[in-house]
Amino acid sequence: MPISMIALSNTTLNQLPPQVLVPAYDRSKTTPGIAHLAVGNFHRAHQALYLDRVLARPGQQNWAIVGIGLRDNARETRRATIMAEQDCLYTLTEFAPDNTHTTRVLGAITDYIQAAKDRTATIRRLADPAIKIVSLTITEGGYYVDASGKFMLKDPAIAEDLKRPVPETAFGLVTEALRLRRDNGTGPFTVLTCDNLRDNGSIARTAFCAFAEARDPALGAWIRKNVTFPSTMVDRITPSVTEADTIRLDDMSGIADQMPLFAEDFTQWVIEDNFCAGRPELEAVGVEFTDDVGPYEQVKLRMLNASHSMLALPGLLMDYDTVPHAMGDAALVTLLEQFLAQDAAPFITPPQGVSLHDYAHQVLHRFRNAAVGDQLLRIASDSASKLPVFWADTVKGVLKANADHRRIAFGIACFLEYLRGETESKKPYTLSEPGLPEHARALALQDDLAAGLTMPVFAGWGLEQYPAFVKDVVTLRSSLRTHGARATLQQLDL
Ligand code: CS2
Repeated sequence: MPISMIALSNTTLNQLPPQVLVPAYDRSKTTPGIAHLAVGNFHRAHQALYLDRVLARPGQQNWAIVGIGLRDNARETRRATIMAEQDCLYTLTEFAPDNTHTTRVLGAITDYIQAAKDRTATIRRLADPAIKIVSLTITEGGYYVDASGKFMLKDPAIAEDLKRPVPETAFGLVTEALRLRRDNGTGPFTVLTCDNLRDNGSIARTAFCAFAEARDPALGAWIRKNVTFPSTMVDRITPSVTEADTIRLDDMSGIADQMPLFAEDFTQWVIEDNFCAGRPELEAVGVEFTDDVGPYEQVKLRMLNASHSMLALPGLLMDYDTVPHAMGDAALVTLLEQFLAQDAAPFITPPQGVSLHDYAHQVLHRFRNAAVGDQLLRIASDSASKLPVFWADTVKGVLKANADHRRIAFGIACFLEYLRGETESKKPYTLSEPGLPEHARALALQDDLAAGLTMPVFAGWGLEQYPAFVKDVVTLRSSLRTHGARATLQQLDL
């Protein structure tokens, strides 16, 4: 660490460079009212930022966050170690598209537990009457709800956990904590999902209630009756942080943060106001409350996330590495502009007052933010879980309306070719598809180029009813292999 850099901890908070904003409240006077499961970059840059603002408000000091790491691996252990060394403090640098930035130290997470180290203690912590909300970012694929809306009780990860006396999944930990709370008369907490899913509150309800009912029907019934699962729409582009990013961010801030974060300057959080055990004054710090999150979710998932994937999959094949690099390619920008305006928007009913035209414009503006430099590989990762959420409704809409299907056929063809793990110049990359079992991925590698469309990713999309579409996907795949993504996109002549 260069001598001029200051380590981050409670004791150094008042010695930090003056341009860095610090918590505007006394952390020692706060207590956790929220437990967050799976503390990734997105949680630290989004929900924890809003709670940092809440904690600075009068009478809101009981809404700090206890972070709970679920994984049992070296990365998680490192995170827990750093959290302890830094008193759970970290820097977040927000970049505007004009490259101006603000760095702040966030203090809302005041405690951090690695569940794998002591699961019984974790369950007891969740059962603490002070905890009123258990929030989660366990990823799109992390809910084990299949295309027909059923919780996958037979999946080995779930089946095993149902049998463990002290469970280890998010579902198991929450179920057992709620058992203690019921038995102690503490009452329920709200389960607040912050993952990008359609109707994410209902999906969370399906998953948690089904798990609990399978483990103990009476407890399951109590949870179904007493726990609330508000839907949310969360939005903030938060790239992965490489070692080079860490050095750059720390150089900029003058702070030796071992786990700094960066994000775009845009942030949005819309929540259904349905909290069974109270909630912080989030409406005072920029959160929108509504009775129906659905329209917000639709717009965000089917426009922002969907076009992220529509950019990342061909972009990767074309050897681009980041979003702004790919956005420098005129053909990809045309693809996105047309996808947003002609494929996605016509089948979306936006919330009142939201213009889809303006939203599309804003999405592209956000993607051009060069300082954010989001990695295409991060966005492409777990596409098997994301595409059913981000693309399926658009694809169904376009096909049913018998509209121009070139862009979605190209997108799907790129997804299937991306599963081969190399760019058009034959550069390999590491696939991260936790939701795609090897036997399903094998379908995308067969000589029969239509076989990939039978993988579970596409269950319920109804593609088999559109043979002309299937034929076009096959033709595009073969063109991607022979001519590459760049030439194939040119030939689409959009
Ligand atoms: C991205 C999201 O990974 C992805 O698929 O589209 O992480 C996106 O950056 C966030 O949802 C933005 O809110």
